[in-house]
This record gives sequence, structure tokens and C-alpha cells, in this order.
Amino acid sequence: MKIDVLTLFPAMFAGPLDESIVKRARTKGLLDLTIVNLRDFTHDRHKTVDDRPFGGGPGMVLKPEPLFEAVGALAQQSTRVLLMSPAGRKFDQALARELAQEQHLLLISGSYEGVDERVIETLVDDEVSIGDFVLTNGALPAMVLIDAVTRLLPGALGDDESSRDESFSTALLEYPHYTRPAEFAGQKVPEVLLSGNHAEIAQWRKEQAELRTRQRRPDLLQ
Ligand code: 4GS
Repeated sequence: MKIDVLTLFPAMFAGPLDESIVKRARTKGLLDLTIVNLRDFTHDRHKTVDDRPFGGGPGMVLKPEPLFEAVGALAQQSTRVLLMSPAGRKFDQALARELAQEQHLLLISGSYEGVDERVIETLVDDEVSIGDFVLTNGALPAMVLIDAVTRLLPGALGDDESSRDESFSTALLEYPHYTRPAEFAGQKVPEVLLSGNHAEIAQWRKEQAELRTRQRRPDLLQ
């Protein structure tokens, strides 16, 4: 899969995408990721990407010209162009699975008050929100999306990492996990986990996952 990101803050992307599973997916050639500076698509001396909103009001708006030029240069017929925005479709595991099927994603990481509406109408296939809160720009949402999508690419997870994902653990919250020591600061690990009875352990974990989901996230059971 190829993912291009258009951003005003390319330096924000150094780090999160150079570690762990995303790093390995890139090294293996499963993910071809390019961070592109939107300012590279300006032509004036000041590399202007934004301007004041028509009609007045606070904040600045991303100008259409650099975005039209950038998307024109980077997108193919098959490219899915996504704008990270709180006004978008809520990002969830189902959307991550859908996007993991695409050949090419072009993520526009919004900034400031917003993006000229003509960009959204003409260039953007979907707006995507990572949740109902306001961030300073769309770089973190883009990285969240890339992380969730990359781990779904075939071959991205090791056997150990992926087998767990197959089970009910995606539809329900995870059961509680414990490791050694069997007693820590007076708190004991549930006896069943030390029993060696794999059928009973599986049953206990299933019950715990269902209990937790009912108590904490009943919406997941709807
Ligand atoms: C989100 C979000 C976001 C909104 C960008 C204010 C700068 C900012 N983008 N999911 N302007 N939540 N974007 O907060 O996607």
C-alpha cells in the first residue's frame, strides 16, 4: 500500500512512524509512506498556504491553489483522498479495515480553522475524524489512521501479534492480563490462570471480556 500525507508540519511525523510495527511494515515494503510538505506547492516568496476567511471571523483558511496543485501531482485515478477533520466520518476499526484494502491513500492533514470548501467538494473523497475533540492540526489524526491501517496490511503483524486479533477480542474489550509474579503487593493473580486448564482459562477470559464490555462499553454490544 502507498500512503502520502500532505502536511504543514512534516517534522511531527518523525518518530511515531519510525518505530515498532509501522517501521517494520515500511522496511518489509508493505507500506510505502511519503510525508509531503504542502509549502512545496506554493510559488510565492513567502510560501503562503493560508489566507483570511471571506466574511470575516477568526483564524486562517488553507488556500485552494497549493492543495489543488499537490493533489493533482500526487493522486491517481485509484487514489482515495482523505481529509482529517472533526466534521468527518468517525474513524473506527471497520473504516480501518476498509482503508487497508486500498492501493493508495492521500491524507490531507488540515490545520488552522479549516480548508477552503472547494477543496473538500472537488478533491476530497471522505473526511475522517478520530474523535470529538479539537486538536491543533491534523498530523496526529493522520498518524493514528496510518497506525491502525498499517497493522492490518497482510504480513504486518508477526504470528504472535496477529493470532490474538482473530478472536472475539476485536468485538469486545480485552480480558484482564497478568504476568509474573503470581502475587504482587498482596494482590494475587486469579487462580484459574495458574491452573493449566486451557478450556477453563478460555471460558474465564470470554466471561471477563463480556462482563467488561457490558459494564464499560455497552454500546459495543448493540
Ligand atoms: C481532528 C480530529 C481535529 C480541528 C485541525 C481544528 C485544526 C483540527 N481531525 N479528527 N483545526 N479530532 N482537527 O481536531 O481529525
